[in-house]
Amino acid sequence: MRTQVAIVGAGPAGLLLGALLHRAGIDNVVVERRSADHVLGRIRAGVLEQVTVDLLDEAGVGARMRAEGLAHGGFELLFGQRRKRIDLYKRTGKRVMVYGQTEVTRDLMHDRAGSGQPTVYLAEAVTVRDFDTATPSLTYRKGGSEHRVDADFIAGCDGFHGVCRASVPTRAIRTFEKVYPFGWLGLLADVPPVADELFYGHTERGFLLCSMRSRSRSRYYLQCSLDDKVEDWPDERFWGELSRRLPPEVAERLTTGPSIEKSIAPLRSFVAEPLRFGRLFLAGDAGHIVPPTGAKGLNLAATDVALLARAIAEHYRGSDDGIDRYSERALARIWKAERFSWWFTMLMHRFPENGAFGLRMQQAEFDYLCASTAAQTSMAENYVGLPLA
Ligand code: RFL
Ligand code: PHB
Repeated sequence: MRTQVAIVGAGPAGLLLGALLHRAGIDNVVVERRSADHVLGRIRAGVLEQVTVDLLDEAGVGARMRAEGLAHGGFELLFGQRRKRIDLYKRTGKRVMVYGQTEVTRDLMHDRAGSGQPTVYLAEAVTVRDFDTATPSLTYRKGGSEHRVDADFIAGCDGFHGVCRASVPTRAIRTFEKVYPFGWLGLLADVPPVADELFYGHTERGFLLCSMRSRSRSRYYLQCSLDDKVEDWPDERFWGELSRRLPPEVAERLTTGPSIEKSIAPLRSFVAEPLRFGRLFLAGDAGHIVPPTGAKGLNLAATDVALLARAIAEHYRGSDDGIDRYSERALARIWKAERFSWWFTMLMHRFPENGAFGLRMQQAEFDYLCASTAAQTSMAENYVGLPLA
């Protein structure tokens, strides 16, 4: 098979890139290792920045998000006994959209099925080849036979554990990493959310987050030990622990119910530099990871592929400037989101190993945030998303 852009991975990065390229008249093939149902079964992000909302509109897949998504003009912070609402709209004139990654992915898959652009699911042994030449290709195995896709470019949208970044010679790439000493235990349930807005808490028992997918579906997270297993957390234990971490006046409004999904995610900050290797580009989690506290991962994936789609379209119009500057432009935005996600993570979690001094620093940071409009504006500006370069 021959195409213009071969895309590895059918997560939000790969599918959105495919949609943006198709809209620009550029043919592409998506090759994914898992089944479509498996991809849709992963419960992940829930908060979209305005830039991401606009990109989904631009890709022609924004209608259901506009109808069903919940626009939020603020969120609440709890630190010990103190509560503070961050007014996103008042500080920035912008809101965020609460609409699940699963639904974004479903909308993109639906659009792609109607576009006629090929998608190969359950592709085994995907291998990217000759990306340092003008004739890159990828191969995969399916149904017992070997297949090959020749392309002008390869987009590595295959997530943190993908094959693309791993195929780059180690001398050509530099990586930066911080691993946090805890995880997030997430639970999804068809119960009404405990509050109208998101609620992030730092408590003596650890971090908590009350989020949602709709007015009748809630998503909750608890800081947990990296040694914990999902089996250690039957629903009753989860609800009991969440109630203990919430302030009593909020806990009394909590509706519990059977979980639909429960999972544990480790927290990591990671960046690879550069993001371009000849005709191979990395985008989304393939090139960087943020801890989920700042709700930035999916949004960064969307802005990476927006820059990449523009750069590739420019190439076919005769200029390689966008391609040459993709890595630098994307990384400038990525590092700022890394900083914000790290900062918010360090403020809101329990770090017993940082001792009493560490806790005092967190308390002072929270005090400052509560008292300073400038600090709230800075937080709000980062949370709603920095402009796409
Ligand atoms: P994905 O979604 O991991 O998709 C990569 C795809 O590539 C496939 N793949 C391969 N395909 C072919 N060959 C191979 N060798 C392959 N190896 C892998 C995989 O099967 C997969 O389908 O990466 P992508 O597209 O870059 O998207 C990134 C986002 O998924 C991620 O950043 C977000 O989910 C992060 N995130 C959040 N982001 C936000 O913007 N807002 C949030 O509120 C938010 N909350 C979260 C999150 C991530 C979480 N977890 C579980 C890490 C909450 C959590 C708990
Ligand atoms: C979610 O709803 O899954 C979610 C929301 C906000 C975050 C992280 C995850 O910061």
